[in-house]
Amino acid sequence: MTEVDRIADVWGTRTPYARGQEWPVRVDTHLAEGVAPADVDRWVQSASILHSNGDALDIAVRGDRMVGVRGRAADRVNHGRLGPKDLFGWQANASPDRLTRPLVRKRGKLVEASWEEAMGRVVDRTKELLEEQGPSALGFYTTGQLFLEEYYTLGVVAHGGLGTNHVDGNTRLCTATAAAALKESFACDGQPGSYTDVDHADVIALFGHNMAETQTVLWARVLDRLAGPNPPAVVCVDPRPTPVARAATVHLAPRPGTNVALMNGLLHEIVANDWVDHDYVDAHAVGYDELVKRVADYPPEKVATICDVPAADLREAARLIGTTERLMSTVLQGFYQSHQATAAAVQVNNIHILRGMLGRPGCGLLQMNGQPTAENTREAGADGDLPGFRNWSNDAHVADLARVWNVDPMDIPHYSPPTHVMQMMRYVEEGSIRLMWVQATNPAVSLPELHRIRSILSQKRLFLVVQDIFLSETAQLADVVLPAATWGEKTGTFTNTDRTVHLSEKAVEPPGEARPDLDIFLDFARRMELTDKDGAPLVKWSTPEEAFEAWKECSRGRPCDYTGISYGRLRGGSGIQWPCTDDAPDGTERLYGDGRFFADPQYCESYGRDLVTGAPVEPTEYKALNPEGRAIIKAAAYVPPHELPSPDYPLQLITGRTVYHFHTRTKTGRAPQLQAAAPEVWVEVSAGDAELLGLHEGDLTEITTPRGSVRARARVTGIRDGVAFLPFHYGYWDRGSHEPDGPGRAANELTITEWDPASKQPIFKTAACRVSLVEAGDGTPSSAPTTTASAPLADDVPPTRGDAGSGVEEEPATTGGTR
Ligand SMILES: Nc1nc2c(c(=O)[nH]1)N[C@H]1C(S)=C(S)[C@@H](COP(=O)(O)OP(=O)(O)OC[C@H]3O[C@@H](n4cnc5c(=O)[nH]c(N)nc54)[C@H](O)[C@@H]3O)O[C@H]1N2
Ligand SMILES: Nc1nc2c(c(=O)[nH]1)N[C@H]1C(S)=C(S)[C@@H](COP(=O)(O)OP(=O)(O)OC[C@H]3O[C@@H](n4cnc5c(=O)[nH]c(N)nc54)[C@H](O)[C@@H]3O)O[C@H]1N2
Ligand SMILES: [Mo]
Repeated sequence: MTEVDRIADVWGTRTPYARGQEWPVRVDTHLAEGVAPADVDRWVQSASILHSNGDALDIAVRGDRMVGVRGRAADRVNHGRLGPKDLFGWQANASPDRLTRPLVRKRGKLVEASWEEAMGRVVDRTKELLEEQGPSALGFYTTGQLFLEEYYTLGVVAHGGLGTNHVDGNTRLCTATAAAALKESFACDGQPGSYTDVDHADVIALFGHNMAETQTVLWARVLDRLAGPNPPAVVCVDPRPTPVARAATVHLAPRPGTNVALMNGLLHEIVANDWVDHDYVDAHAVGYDELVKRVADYPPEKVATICDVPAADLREAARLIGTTERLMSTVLQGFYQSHQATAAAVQVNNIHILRGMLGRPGCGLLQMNGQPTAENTREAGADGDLPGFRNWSNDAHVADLARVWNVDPMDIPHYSPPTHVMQMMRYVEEGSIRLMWVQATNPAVSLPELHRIRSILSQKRLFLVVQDIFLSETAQLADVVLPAATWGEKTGTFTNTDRTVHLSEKAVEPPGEARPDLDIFLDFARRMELTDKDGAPLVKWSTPEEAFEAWKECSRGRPCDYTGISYGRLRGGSGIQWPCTDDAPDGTERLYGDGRFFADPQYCESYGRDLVTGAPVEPTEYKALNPEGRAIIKAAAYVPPHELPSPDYPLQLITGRTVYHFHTRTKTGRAPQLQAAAPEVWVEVSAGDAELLGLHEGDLTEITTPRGSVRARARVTGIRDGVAFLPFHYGYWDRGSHEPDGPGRAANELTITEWDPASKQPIFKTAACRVSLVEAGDGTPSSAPTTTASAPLADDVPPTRGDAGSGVEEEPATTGGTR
């Protein structure tokens, strides 16, 4: 057993392994200072809620308090390992400023109220609006951080009970493009790959994905392969020198917003060198000829100019990807939050289709998720889609869902695509949505162009309900605030990126009168007297396990079939991958191994969209294109980002994450080790740009776009020239209120109100900006972490380290294990 400072050493100690071997176990444990393992009364099974990796862990409980966490050795996902947020983030649960009572706005101020009064207000306003205007007055904006049981209940209430089409999740900002890209290529959501593909791959390609900081345990698995015999080659596509880029065999650092050109360049080489599995393509795909024509326009020299990457590097990346027998690819926000998001992500699918690399060990394709439970938002229909990946434009699917819910098919809105959140904001702005119920998301920090969002959410005619665990920036604008119980205080399941379902059990009581989100939805359904078509209560369950059983029936026969999973089966051992049925009782490691897709016209979730306009493809068109349900190769031409650098705004602005914080920091900002590691916003600029602008490490700068400005201290890094990076974690809850006229520090003061036409995912990763000096520093470096993509070029910046409270026990292999 060794103790490691896991703030300084993010990924922990290496446990090297060779291709085809089992990834060794290493159990990571962190207990609060002064607590010894013998002091722990019980260990309660759960999984991480601070990213999509699904790291299984046990929560240590002493008395009625959480006192630590320990990785679960038996779990297929993490083999005992935990990341920094997993290890330290749980402390936020016990923050003294948790919401403990409902709040209602009286004479302009939020004051404490009873549940009776708060829910009474929500229900009264809902009924009034239904009467006056009908269900289109109601909007629900949910999250990727609740549990499956909660989303399913919300979907039943909103779609089946109230009949509104205005239901979306913050998954729209997150992995709407993952879903969209899978729907375009395979006509259905669902990740084909498995994390075990890391154990077999010879080339691992990461497209716009800083896995090292955002799925640290999966990256530790890659690092362990890299440290072992016959390591894989790594290809990284990212404008920043992320830890992934530093470990890469080939690092392509394109200009932001040129992903489609770059992908077309790679595909050009694959076609030109005939690295295509023609037998596979002929048997299992449609659309090949169209792609060949399209990518002919993207020879490496031309792409090199568009993307500003060396043509030789592009050729080398293409050779690695084009000649390997086992290619694993992951895609995330560098692609998804860009203007041609779906078009770019689909080209990664195309590589796997062309090379016949789907459903075999080492050939994983992961259109990554971001949030811990985003998969469930999507599959349970809380992002506006229909539950169970049913197709809203297939009447038979709507009828089938109506059968499951015992409602009339006409009561389930399906006359048009579901309303995406940016459109919902527009409806609120115009006054047609009058009640907005926000759960577990903080749009006043996370949506683009914040001055606009603040003004929309503060409108008098809007009745804003916010269900949160803290008085977030968004909650501060609400008419009613509902205090929720969270992870560790309630029971439910959630599903990670590679379809692994985990159970998370209640470990401790929630603070004060806070209630599980599920109970809040159930209470609302009861007070609204929502009924099915026979007059019985619409929502027929009252516990998480009953909700799970109801969901299983809804998922029966669909791609995400949960019928073989139960709470009992999830207890004790490893999580289980869906589909899990009588035929596949242990779950399904990879999809599409037999070359058959969910794309059959009668079965598929979606007929797809036009990648340029976003218009849904008509059912007849789809059937003509793809009568046998093959994989669909969709080509796309590159178009430049809409906002390009100009003399006034000469740099490109990108935004994103650091390893130590989660989103708007409502949890990680309250975990001392994590907050200390990245206490303040910073801006990353290249050495070349710093010189041009007369900036030095630690100088106070102002970053300005046509939408606003932000102040941040400069960190001079190896980021490509012409690009500035801001982390988006820093709102203002921990510094009093926002100063309306002064410069803020939230990256989204600067971002643009635009989205990808197909997935409707907002563009957080391309805008034009200017960075100017406000005040020269005194030589003190910026507080950006040194262990990450923000590593300084200067060698005299003190390294990021933890303190006495950052020690983590690492117990390798054999003697470890949770059960
Ligand atoms: N530590 C931490 N981990 C997290 C989260 C967190 O907040 N903190 N959040 C979770 C969630 S919800 C999500 S969605 C994921 C996100 O995980 P990631 O997608 O890995 O994170 P980001 O930092 O948003 O963006 C990834 C990279 O995209 C690059 N990029 C920017 N523009 C472009 C471009 O035009 N082209 C290319 N190729 N790359 C570009 C950026 O330089 C950045 O390194 O992380 C999850 N895990
Ligand atoms: N500029 C820029 N903007 C971005 C991004 C970017 O890369 N750049 N990334 C986007 C992405 S990928 C994402 S996922 C979003 C994330 O953006 P948000 O979803 O707004 O971020 P969070 O801070 O996770 O907000 C979650 C809220 O839910 C509360 N909460 C936590 N647990 C519970 C619970 O169990 N119940 C309830 N009721 N509440 C709970 C938290 O206190 C917090 O207020 O941001 C997006 N915005
Ligand atoms: Mo996300």
